Amino acid sequence: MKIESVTLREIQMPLVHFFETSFGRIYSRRILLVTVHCEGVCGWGECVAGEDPYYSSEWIETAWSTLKHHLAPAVVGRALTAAHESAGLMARVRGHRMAKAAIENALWDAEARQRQQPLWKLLGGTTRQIECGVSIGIQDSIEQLLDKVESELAAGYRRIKVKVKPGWDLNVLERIRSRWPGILLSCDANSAYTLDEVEHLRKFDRFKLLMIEQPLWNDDIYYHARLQRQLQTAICLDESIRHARDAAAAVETKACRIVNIKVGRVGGFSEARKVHDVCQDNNVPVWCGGMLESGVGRSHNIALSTLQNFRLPGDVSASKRYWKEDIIEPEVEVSAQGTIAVSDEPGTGYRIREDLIERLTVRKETIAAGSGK
Ligand code: OSB
Ligand code: MG
Repeated sequence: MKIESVTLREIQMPLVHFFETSFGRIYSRRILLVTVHCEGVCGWGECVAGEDPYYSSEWIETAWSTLKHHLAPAVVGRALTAAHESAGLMARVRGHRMAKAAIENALWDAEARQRQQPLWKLLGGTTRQIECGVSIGIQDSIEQLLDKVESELAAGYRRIKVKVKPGWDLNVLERIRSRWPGILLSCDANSAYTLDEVEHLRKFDRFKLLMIEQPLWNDDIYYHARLQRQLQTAICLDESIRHARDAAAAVETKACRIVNIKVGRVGGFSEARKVHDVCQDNNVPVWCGGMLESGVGRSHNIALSTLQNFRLPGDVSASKRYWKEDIIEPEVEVSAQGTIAVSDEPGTGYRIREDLIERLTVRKETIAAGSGK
């Protein structure tokens, strides 16, 4: 698989409903798509970096310039026998995992198309139906949130996760639990608390949550271990897990009992598989996180979720929860049982709507052999 060129493009897509976390609210997404051109086949990848460096230090502008000046030049002109080899070519660049993942995943996509194999099979997946949950952001009122929970449950979703922060936590969980005592419920703090709030966090135990995601600092493992010893509720780490070594450290120190895998956060499919394997070997269940992806990233999340140790419903949900019109065909649909059926078609099983992408594109740049740094 010779990589002839890499195309970067930014598309803009308004969200159907705003999304708010402990670090802020967004109404529209700026999405960086990467296309790799390899001798007649192309592969598509999505960079999940956000509009601002709030979830992680990466954001769309750092991703764009790192891809343009370093990562694309590191792979263009090279011939690979398998997509995972690209990780080694890009390893000289420190960090910038979301940018790296966009290229590596585009190459996996190309490899699957070239081999005429489903991407999920190439990744080593087994499951044919993946279980879906939803992540519901902070709303303007608790009533608005309860309405959302009600409609997502009616749609069949198997796990409800709500975003929490100081002032929007116990009151919210109390209202949800009193109305739906038996549902699988979890919460995600996106690092909104500190160790000064252990007593407050202990009050979450009464809601019998499946997990509390990333209560403390985004870069911490050690203090989560201290907190986990004081909670009954399982901690799930998201932001803190950058690679398999972090997962191993978190498991060894008992900083969490569940791990959220986001392929962008860990730098691509090959590292995501390693994180998966470390957790599996230690009997720690994982689930697939989401980053408000367009259909490209969403289809990759579906493929990843077919690996065996994805044992809990992920934040992988229907296209229509996010977009009026998604950039893939068919759109991602979720059954009334809260599952997505995994396609047997080669590649992701979803067709890229290039015409629509072209209309949504606000900038585009191609890095080809000899185009220089
Ligand atoms: O922490 O999981 C998170 C969205 C943006 C940044 C961080 C997170 C999220 C979500 C959304 O929870 C999940 C989804 O794609 O629906
Ligand atoms: Mg999270």
